[in-house]
Amino acid sequence: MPDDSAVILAAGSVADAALSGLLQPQKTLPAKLFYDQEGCRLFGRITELPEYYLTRTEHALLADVAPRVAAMVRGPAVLVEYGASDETKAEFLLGTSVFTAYVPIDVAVPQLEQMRARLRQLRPDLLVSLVPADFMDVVALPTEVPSLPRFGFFPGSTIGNLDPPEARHFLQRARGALGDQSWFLVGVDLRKDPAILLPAYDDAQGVTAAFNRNLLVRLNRETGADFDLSGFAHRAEWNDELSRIEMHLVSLRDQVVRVAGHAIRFARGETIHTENSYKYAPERFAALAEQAGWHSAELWTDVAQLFSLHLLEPRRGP
Ligand code: AVI
Repeated sequence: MPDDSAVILAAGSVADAALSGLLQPQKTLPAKLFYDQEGCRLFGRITELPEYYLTRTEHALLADVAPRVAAMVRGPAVLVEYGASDETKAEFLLGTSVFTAYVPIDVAVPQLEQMRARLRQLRPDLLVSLVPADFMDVVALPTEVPSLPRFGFFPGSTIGNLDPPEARHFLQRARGALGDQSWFLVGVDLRKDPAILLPAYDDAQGVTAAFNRNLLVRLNRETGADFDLSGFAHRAEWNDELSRIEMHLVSLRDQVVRVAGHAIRFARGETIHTENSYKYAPERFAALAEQAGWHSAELWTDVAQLFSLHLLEPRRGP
């Protein structure tokens, strides 16, 4: 999803999405609002931060695992990537040449088209079938996709941004769309020491803080809200019970903000909860996948046990 795709939402739907969260007792803003153009640029910088181990660790794992995956799949097969705004991660798998078709699913249409143009140059033999949709909504693949075994791919631990019931629902839908002859490779950030997790979401250069506060910049610009940025600070918290990093924007004083005709009151210290990033022990994720009709056939982690890749297969039997 997010890599560098600007997710376009109509102004009215931005205001509606923001208001429905800001009127709750625990104020929230939906994480999908992060990814305007500036949010995508900041997320790109996050992936290169020394503290943000996820992207580089997953890349190293993918380089290692791709030939093993190719040996298992043998091919020909169709690579279906959920939330694919560029082909950087898919390239590890496409480079093995067992895939004869690639189906990237993403809401960012211009990015999908640019990707298809690049791949046409690099891999003229590869069939690229774009699916311009929210990966949460996909129940079936386009009919032009050849009826070959399907290899689903959901990298980046984006699954961690879904609450477990949503993640289960997503995995169930993917199970239906990919069919009985399939695999699903999912990148999942591991539960670990908060001393490693917290700096990844509150880095020394303040890039994650800027990413979080950009939500307010966006609301001011797109909905005419009047958030005073100096009145809100970024905070990352580890919620051990729920095994997730939470991002919040903390109000630094009592204040009233106008959003789409509503006066929203903030007490000093009150927060807007902006994102969850769930971290899974391998067995917890495997259990979630089982409930969604998958079986975790292989698990790969790096030596430092920072990140995991689960290779799922359809669960057979009851
Ligand atoms: C996109 N997603 C996997 C990121 C994460 O790590 O949860 C989003 C992010 N939020 C703050 N930093 C990165």
